[in-house]
Amino acid sequence: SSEVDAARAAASQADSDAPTLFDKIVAKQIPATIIYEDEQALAFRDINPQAPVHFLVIPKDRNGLTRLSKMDESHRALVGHLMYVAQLVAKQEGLLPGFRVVINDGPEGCQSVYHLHLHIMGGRQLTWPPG
Ligand code: IU
Repeated sequence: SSEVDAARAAASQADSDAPTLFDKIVAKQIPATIIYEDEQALAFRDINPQAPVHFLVIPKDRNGLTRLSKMDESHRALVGHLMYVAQLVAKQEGLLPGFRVVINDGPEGCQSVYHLHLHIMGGRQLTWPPG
């Protein structure tokens, strides 16, 4: 189907250690609507929103985390912090009735940007399962 083709195209980039555009967002070299920032994390609105509220939470320093499955014990506090930021900003964005947190990992997970990121989506009734 065209939806499956689109998903494959989005995920066609192989896992890579090359820098991604998210480094340029962190460095403020390309524009993004940043809605939260601290020493370790950044949250900004997704340019292709899948819900009325859709933002990403990323570590400023990717720290080897091209994808979640690269995680080792040294990343536990950082990944925990990203989860903390996700719920903090979700509340800041008014998502009190609920929201969804998604991490796409690898080609079959439909990951397209190889800098770890949490998707937070809400502002409408979500359905399950995702595609
Ligand atoms: P994925 O989980 O790797 O498939 O998600 C990458 C997301 O990053 C996707 O939803 C894009 O719309 C989003 N994004 C963005 O918001 N700004 C950018 O400059 C780029 C991607 I590149």
